[in-house]
Amino acid sequence: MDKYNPKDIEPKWQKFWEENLDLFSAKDDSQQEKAYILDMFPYPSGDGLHTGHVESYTATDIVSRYLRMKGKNVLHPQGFDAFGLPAENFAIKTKVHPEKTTEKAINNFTRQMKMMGFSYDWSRQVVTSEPEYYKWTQWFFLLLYKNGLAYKKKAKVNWCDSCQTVLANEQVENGRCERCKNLVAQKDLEQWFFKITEFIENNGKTSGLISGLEKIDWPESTRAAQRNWIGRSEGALVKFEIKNSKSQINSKSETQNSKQYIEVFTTRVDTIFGCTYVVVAPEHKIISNLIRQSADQISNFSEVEKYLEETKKKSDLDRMEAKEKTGVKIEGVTAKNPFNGEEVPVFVADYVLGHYGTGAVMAVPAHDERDCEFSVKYKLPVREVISPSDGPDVQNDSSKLKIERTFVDDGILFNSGEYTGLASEDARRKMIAWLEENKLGKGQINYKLRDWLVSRQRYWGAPIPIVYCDACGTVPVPESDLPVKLPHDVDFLPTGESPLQKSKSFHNVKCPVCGEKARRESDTMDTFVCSSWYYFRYADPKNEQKFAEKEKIKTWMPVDLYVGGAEHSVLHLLYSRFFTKVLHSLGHIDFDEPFLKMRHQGLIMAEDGRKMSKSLGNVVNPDDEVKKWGADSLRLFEMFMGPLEDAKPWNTKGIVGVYRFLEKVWKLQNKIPNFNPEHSGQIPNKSQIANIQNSKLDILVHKTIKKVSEDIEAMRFNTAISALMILANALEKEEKISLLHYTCYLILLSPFAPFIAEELWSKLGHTESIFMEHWPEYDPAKIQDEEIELVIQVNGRVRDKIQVSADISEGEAKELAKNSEKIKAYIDGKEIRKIIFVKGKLISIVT
Ligand code: ANZ
Ligand code: ZN
Repeated sequence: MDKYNPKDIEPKWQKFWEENLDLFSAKDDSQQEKAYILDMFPYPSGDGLHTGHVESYTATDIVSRYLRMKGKNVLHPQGFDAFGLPAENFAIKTKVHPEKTTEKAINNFTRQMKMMGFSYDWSRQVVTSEPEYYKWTQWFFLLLYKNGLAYKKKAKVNWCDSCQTVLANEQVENGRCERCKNLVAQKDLEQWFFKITEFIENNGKTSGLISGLEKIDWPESTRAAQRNWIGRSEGALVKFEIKNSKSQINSKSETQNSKQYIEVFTTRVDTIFGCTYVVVAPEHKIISNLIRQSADQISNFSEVEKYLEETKKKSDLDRMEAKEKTGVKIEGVTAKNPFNGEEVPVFVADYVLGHYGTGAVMAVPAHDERDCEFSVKYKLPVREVISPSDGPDVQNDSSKLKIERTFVDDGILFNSGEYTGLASEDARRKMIAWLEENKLGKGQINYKLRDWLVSRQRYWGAPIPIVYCDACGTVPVPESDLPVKLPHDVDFLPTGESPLQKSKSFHNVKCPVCGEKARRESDTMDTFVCSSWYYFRYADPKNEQKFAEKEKIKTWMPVDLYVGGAEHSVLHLLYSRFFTKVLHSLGHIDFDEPFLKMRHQGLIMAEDGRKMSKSLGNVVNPDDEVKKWGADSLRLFEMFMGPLEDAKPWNTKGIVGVYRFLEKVWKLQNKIPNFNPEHSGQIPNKSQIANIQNSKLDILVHKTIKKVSEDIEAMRFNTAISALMILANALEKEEKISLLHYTCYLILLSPFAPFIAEELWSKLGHTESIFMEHWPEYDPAKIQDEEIELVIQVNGRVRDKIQVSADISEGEAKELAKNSEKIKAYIDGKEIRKIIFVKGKLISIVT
């Protein structure tokens, strides 16, 4: 009897699948129901595929193979997010052109993905750095430009001096460049922006970036991260009149007759009677205004100026996270609280950011942590005006109130004039109405999300299709002239200017309107632009007339399942949603969310429990593992390690374990009696599979079909694999096993371990791929009495009932209970204190 030897088997089937492309190709015109299963396409780095790629790509591969066998028309494509800094940085170091590096890396990735047996429709591959692709990236830029959604403005940008480039806020981590970890500085530059803020709220018939989150099946943590990033806050603008001791004397002052105001943004106007000072950001124009009118309005002018100079060196993040708040009082100026007429001092302090809200805040140290810290340091008065609603009755005697910490929640107002006694929310409504009536302010919604800065002063990206002409101004490149090709002969050594400026052939151009000498825009686009629309291109990858044909988009989009790293929770996913919303609002497509369902794979840690990293020398390389154990074992092991979304450590024993399991499966072929591969009559057909005899083993086979199918659909691959292991053990104990059972087993195993499944299948005499088979159906009658109704209680009340198998384990029951949609509504955000499991009956959750 031959031994299980993946080294012999795997290359053979890899070749077979490559030669039989049709097995995994997506059919544009098919009557079958479609399923679009998408991976986040990789950046082709020189390091090749890592274990995290293998994890998520195996997961989607299992789903894709399963769905095809269930009769779905599956689109499962792959491509490369090929523009970007690493290739350019590598080029700077080694003088190897990024195109070369990228091509080499793509070849290596492709080899590895084929080695892993991922069933992609390779005929649809897209590479974002190819002109055939970035032509359409440029087309999208023009689409946005022509619809007023791309504009240029001078802006303070994050500047990395070491990479010599602008960074998006998202690429700055703790004040440092995400790539090179250098400290990030601020710099003023003319930049292109996309108006993503237009789509925060619903835009005509297009759902907004906030409300759209409600209708998609995404992890709650990811939706929360997006909401957070967008940072919607409802509040009020309040005008504090500026009082200045000198302004009355200065007869030339512009402000003699008109009042000057500092406008603050607050989410807590209900606390305004507790405002004891006002703070403006260093960038606030009020300071330069006061100076312009007459410098001596600020009596400690030089101290203020010195402070302004100091803050210029700090990034927003430094400012927000500074351990100690700093600031300077603007002497000679006060601000008048419109509600009680009180004049309070004005400070300039960098914990207030220039570009959020109005760049000015009313400080309420009694009810805001940041203001509290600042007031302690500068010995400013603290005045409490909100009490917890269930606290002591402080309305008559506020001295009784002893708050240990700053009380930041909503409550009941006191010391607040006519608003005393109102609840916070009610007070806010009434106060805003009063402000609006008296023209001293209004209700206001603010967002943290800024427009998307897309200009990069880099070489290895898609050129921005714009020409500047002295006579005609900013001129979009005509669509017929696309793509604007990236010139090849460019010196990409960074100088702070765009490398493309140095290519005369690129930079100097004729104006498309008047034909006179003009200049090309020499910035390239943020690579996130390239990856914001690639999933459309897979629907119609070769189209030369359009980014994708309407009909083809209709056939395939939206994406049914998207799997990738949680590190993309904000950027890539938000930008992709934005692009989809733009297309929807302009009538190009009829859906406004690109990814209906999304899941993230968890981080695979090193065996030592630390993060895998080159510097720690603990990185597991898929190539090595495949050499040792074969791709099937690597696939199975990564799926068996634990729930897909969990972080989990590598475990060498574990991969040996799954290898032994496959050896066991390999030997099962000896237990089929009198099997003659020549005799095709012995190969069971589908109806026979559903009709195996009614033994104990038979029941287990049916249960396993049910379990594996449901687990794949719910993406619980680890429990599906353990069900396959249980069945293998049972089969191993039999002296003989029926061909029907065996056949069924191979099909169930095939999405997980496709190489061995094909091999054993062909050993049965089949000449066609196992992936041409139909997925087996279980017979509900056979496992009926095996099911019970599990009651789920939350805090003693019945909230859901679910059908589960009678012998469900405690762990599984708890997981199911926690994941029930109905139950989630009751436990969301709460800490679960206890879960009680009563076998065969009940789960009781206590929060
Ligand atoms: C007074 C107040 C009292 C506030 C109170 C909070 C609690 P979000 O939710 O993030 O929008 N703020 C406004 N503009 C700011 C800026 N440019 N830089 C730093 N902080 C700023 O927060 C809004 C709150 O953050 C505002 O409400 C303001 O402080 C502060 F008991 O006003 B609040
Ligand atoms: Zn012109």
